[in-house]
Amino acid sequence: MTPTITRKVPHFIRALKGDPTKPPPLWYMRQAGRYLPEYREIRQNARSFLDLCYSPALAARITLQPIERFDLDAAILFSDILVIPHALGVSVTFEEGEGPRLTPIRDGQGVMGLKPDHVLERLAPVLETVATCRGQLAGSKALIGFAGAPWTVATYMVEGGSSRDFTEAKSWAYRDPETFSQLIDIISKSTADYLVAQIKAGADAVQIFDSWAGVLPADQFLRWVIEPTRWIVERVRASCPGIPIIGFPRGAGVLYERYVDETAVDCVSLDSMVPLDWAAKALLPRCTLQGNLDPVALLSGGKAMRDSADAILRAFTNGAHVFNLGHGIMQRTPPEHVQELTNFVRAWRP
Ligand code: 1CP
Repeated sequence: MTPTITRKVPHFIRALKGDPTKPPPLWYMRQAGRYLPEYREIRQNARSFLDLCYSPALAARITLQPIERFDLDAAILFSDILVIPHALGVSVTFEEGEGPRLTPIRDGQGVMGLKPDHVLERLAPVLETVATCRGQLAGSKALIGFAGAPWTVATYMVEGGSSRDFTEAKSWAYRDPETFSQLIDIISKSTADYLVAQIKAGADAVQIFDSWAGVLPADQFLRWVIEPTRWIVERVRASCPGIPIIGFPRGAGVLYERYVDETAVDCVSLDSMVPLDWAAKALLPRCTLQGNLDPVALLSGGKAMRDSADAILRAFTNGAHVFNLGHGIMQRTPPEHVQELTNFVRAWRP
C-alpha cells in the first residue's frame, strides 16, 4: 500500500465548514496593498498595477507579504476583480490616485463586442500566481481565490470606472433588463470558470466580492445580486464539491438573510453597518460569519479598536466565525495597528 500524505485542514477552512473553535481564524480584506511599505517598494518598480497582477513571481510575493509579517491564517491572491473585464477584451487602466478606467459598455451592441472565448487563456498568469502561492505557503495556511460578483463587475464596465450613484448601470437594468442580463450572463459564466480554474490551481476557498450590492432596491437585488451569485455557487460546487465559498454582498442590510438562504454560500462576509446582535440571531445559525470591524477603527487603533474587536468576538462566540474587517484595509492604516489587532484576536478567549 502506498502511504497517503494528508495535509491537516487549515483552521480557516474548518471555520468555513462550521467549526466554532475560539479564537477564530483571521485575515483582512486588502491585507496586501499600499499600507505596507514592502508592497509600495515592489509597486514603485512595476510599470502598472495590471502588469503586477500578471507577473506571477511578483504577485505571489505580494500575496505572501502579509502572512510573513503578521502570520495570518489565510493569504488572498493578489489580483483584482477587474481582470475579468480585461480578459473579456475591455480596455482597463488604473490611473494613479483616480482609480480604474474602462471603456464603457452601454447597450446590447457593446455586449456583442465582448470576447468570452479566451478568458482563461488570458488569465493564465493569474492562475500561475495561485499555483506559485500554494507551493510556497505552509500547509496550515489557506489560500483564498476570488472574483468580483457580476453586478459589481458590471457597474465598472457600464460606468467606465468607479461611481457615486451608479446611474448608468442601474438605468440600463431598468430600461432594458434583457440586454443587461446578457451582460450579467457573460460575466457570470467567465467568473464561474475563473473560480473553478483558481481552485484547480490550488485555491482552498474562494470569495465573491459584491462591493456595490447595497445600492440596489430589493427586487433588483434579487435579480442582479442573488440570482447570478446563486448560479455561480451552483456551478463552482458542481466542479469543486467541498471547496468553501464566501459571499460578500456589501450593504445588503436585512437582505443578507435571503442572500445566505438563496445563494447557499458557506460563509457570508458582513459589512460594518450590520448590527452584531441581529447577525448573531438571524445569520449565525445559517452559516459561518466573517467580519465586520470598521476599517476606520483599525486606522484609528487603540482602545476603540480593541473594544470593537471584543464586541465582535463576543457576539459570534457561539458559532463559526472568521475574524475580518467590514471592508478593505485603508491606505493610511499604520501596519502597527494591524499587528496590535492581530495580537488581540489571537490572545482573546471567551
Ligand atoms: O496602485 C495600486 O497599488 C492599486 C491599489 C489596488 C490593490 C492593492 C487595487 C486597485 N486593487 C488592489 C488589489 C485587490 N483588489 C485585491 C487583492 C489584495 C488583497 O485583498 O489583499 C482584491 C481582493 C481586490 C478586490 C477589489 N478591487 C474590489 C472588491 C473589494 C473592495 O475593496 O470593495 C473592488 C471594488 C476592486 C476595484 C478596484 N481595484 C483598485 C481600485 C482603486 C478599485 C476601485 C475601488 C472603488 O471603486 O472604490
